[in-house]
Amino acid sequence: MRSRYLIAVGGNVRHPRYGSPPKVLRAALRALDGEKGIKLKAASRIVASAPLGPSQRRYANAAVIVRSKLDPPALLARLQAIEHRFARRRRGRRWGARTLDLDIVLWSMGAWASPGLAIPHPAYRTRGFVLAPALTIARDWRDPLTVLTIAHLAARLTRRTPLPIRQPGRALSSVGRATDF
Ligand code: PH2
Ligand code: MG
Ligand code: MG
Repeated sequence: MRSRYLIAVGGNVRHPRYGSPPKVLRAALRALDGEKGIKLKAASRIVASAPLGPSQRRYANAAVIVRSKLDPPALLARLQAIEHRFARRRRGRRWGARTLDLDIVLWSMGAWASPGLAIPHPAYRTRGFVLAPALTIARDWRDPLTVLTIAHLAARLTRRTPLPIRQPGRALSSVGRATDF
């Protein structure tokens, strides 16, 4: 049966042929679409994001929706084959710099867990570099475990201070003009 997957795409190392990380991502999206049995249905813009973790270099990030009959382990194997074609070198360090990273975030059939693969992606809910691009192509897609949409998750992440109503004792004027909310 055909299903849809939301995939997070990232990279922060130049590729000798494709060039800068945004160009690597563009080439990766083309490669993904060219795979037999995988159809690219939507792609976000490619954005720059500050690195989370030990790497110093800025990342390029994007999100895509693909349609496929492949089950999650089969899709993961294809994604890893693409990563290798883009000369991703695992340098031994978790979260080290990488040319291309393709992570399955959500699956239209629900949750999945097997050794080495968990869907939803266990950490995406707090990652702006996943949620911001995903928001532009999958805002109403519901996380099967939290039952929150991508739009909900993104709003939770970007909300600044608690709403004034939860701060008894503070004058309205000290938290902003009434037209702010
Ligand atoms: N991926 C990581 C670790 N840190 N930071 C940003 N900004 N973007 C990523 O894609 C990213 C990261 C592990 O895969
Ligand atoms: Mg990753
Ligand atoms: Mg990965």
